[in-house]
Amino acid sequence: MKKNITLIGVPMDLGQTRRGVDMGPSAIRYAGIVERLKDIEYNVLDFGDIEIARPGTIEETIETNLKNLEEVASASENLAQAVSDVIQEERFPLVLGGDHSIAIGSLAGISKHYENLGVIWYDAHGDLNTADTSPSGNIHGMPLAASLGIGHETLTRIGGYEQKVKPENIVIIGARSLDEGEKTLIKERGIKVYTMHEIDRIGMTKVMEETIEYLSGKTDGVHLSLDLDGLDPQDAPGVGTPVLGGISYRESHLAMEMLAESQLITSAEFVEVNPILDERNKTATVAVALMGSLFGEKLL
Ligand code: 4U7
Ligand code: MN
Ligand code: MN
Ligand code: MN
Repeated sequence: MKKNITLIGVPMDLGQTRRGVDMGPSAIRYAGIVERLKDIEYNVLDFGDIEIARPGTIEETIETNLKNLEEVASASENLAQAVSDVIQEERFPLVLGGDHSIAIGSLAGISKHYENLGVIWYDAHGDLNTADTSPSGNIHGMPLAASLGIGHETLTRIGGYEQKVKPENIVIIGARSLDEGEKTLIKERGIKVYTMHEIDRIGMTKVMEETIEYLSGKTDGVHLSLDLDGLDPQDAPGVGTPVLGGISYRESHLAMEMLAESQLITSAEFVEVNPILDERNKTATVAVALMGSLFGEKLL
């Protein structure tokens, strides 16, 4: 993994309807991410935050059920540019959310630097909805579909090109709340998914060994998109869409440590931290601890 990291905050809350997730980047900084990475000998730069328009300030020209579509799209373009610049400078982009709609911009900025980008989607959800299948109209439930080139063209064309990731280069880990349209898409496109059932059954060690093996042969870079709701709500209570029965704190550390060892990860984002729903900044603290492990922090 590169020794130079650039943090990019994305105080986005327009991809869903619960307020507070826009404070995620501040909470993660407050929990000590910069110091933590400096302690393990990284050169860390903080880019600051991407500007997010207030809802309703961009004239809606498109008729759709997607909430805040123009504002989300505009922020995504800005984020894509910022992330791409960081990679151009040969630094590792570490994106701090914000709701998960920001992955549309991250992937748009990252993928143009790779022939065959892999994506690990660590999440309770599939985030594979489109305007047609979404039960909510919330764009944070759609970024993986949009990055496959599926869905509303305002979202699929961010960065000026369609497909950011191929279905066979995706691994979803921690899924336990998938909508019908998402299940269909997973089967049709052959997306690899480790639901909580597989994690319980074969254990996190095997899940990560298989994931690393699956992606290492065929990709030239791997983006980790970690939604804190992939973890159990007991360990990460500060999220907008918690789902019971998730991945534990210890299993998540193990996963991050194995990724560090594999040296597979070339960019990452930690999303959906909502300090208003949190208990004493616990979820941001968990996020920072997991980033420590991802970047090779050792216990001894
Ligand atoms: B997150 C949901 F219906 N699938 O589309 C939807 F259950 O980024 C939830 O993973 C999406 O937190 C959750 O609204 C998006 C719902
Ligand atoms: Mn989720
Ligand atoms: Mn998500
Ligand atoms: Mn969520």
